[in-house]
Amino acid sequence: MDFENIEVSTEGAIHTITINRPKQLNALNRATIKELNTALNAADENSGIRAVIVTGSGEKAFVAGADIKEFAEFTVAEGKALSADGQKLLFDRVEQMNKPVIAAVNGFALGGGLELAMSCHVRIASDNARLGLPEVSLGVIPGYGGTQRLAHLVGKGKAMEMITTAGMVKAADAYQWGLVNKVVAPEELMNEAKTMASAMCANSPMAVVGAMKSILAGYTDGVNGYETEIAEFGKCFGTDDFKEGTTAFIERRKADFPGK
Ligand code: DAK
Repeated sequence: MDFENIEVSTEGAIHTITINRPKQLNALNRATIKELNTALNAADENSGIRAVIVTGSGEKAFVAGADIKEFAEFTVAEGKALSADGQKLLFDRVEQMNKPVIAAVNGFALGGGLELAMSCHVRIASDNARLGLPEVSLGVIPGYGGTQRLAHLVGKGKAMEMITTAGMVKAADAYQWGLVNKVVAPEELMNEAKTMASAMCANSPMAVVGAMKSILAGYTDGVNGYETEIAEFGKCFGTDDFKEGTTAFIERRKADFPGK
């Protein structure tokens, strides 16, 4: 697949998507959002891929936000339409992937960039990363799910502070607040992300996705997380993964999950 704004690579069961506009600090324009949607769809359909890492190209930025130069001229109607489209094509798409997605946050994650990282299931940051939702400093509010996902991750009070001050937080604070799962040296970032991805890949893909759906259900309006958990738990008993997992345990060997 040929892309202009992103790069993709696969090592074993781990697929890496790199946003590749380093001169614009990997800012998300419409073309990049579309390419990311295409790459995510392809990764989801490929049963050989069991975990995805999303990162930014260069040493400075994961993603420094939506492309300000592109949205500067939008009208109210365009802004609303683009927010809805963007949420569907990228941010909700990432969250609803049928395999875990890790954000390897290698520098600035601002605005739409932090919203993208927060849509991923797990975040690992390099110690030089800076995270924030500076939208109100530009006269807009976070429009790609940021008001909701930030509050889910760090709580209402910290979300209110971060969004209304438009300030950036350091990786160490982001870790303390639960906004990122781990902080490592920049040169360790991709190794750490791949180590975590490998641990995920060793488990039953069917069980991993069922567990992720259940967790997310608890954060979705109108959906009962406990009921989702019961339904997903039940489904496990009809999978080949469950047969393999229990048989491997009894036979004292490592499970080799077929992923169905
Ligand atoms: N968009 C476009 N270009 C960007 C950019 C961005 N978000 N961020 C950086 N760049 C470009 C800079 O313009 C500069 O390009 P040249 O001028 O060299 O051509 C190049 O990247 C390097 O940036 P700097 O020279 O500024 O680098 P510094 O190290 O001095 O500063 C910085 C790094 C990250 C602190 C600074 O670049 C910065 O403040 N960037 C903007 C951060 C920001 O405010 N991001 C946007 C957040 S708001 C919407 C839905 C959602 C959103 C909007 C609309 N709709 C549905 C309509 C979301 C909005 C946001 O994400």
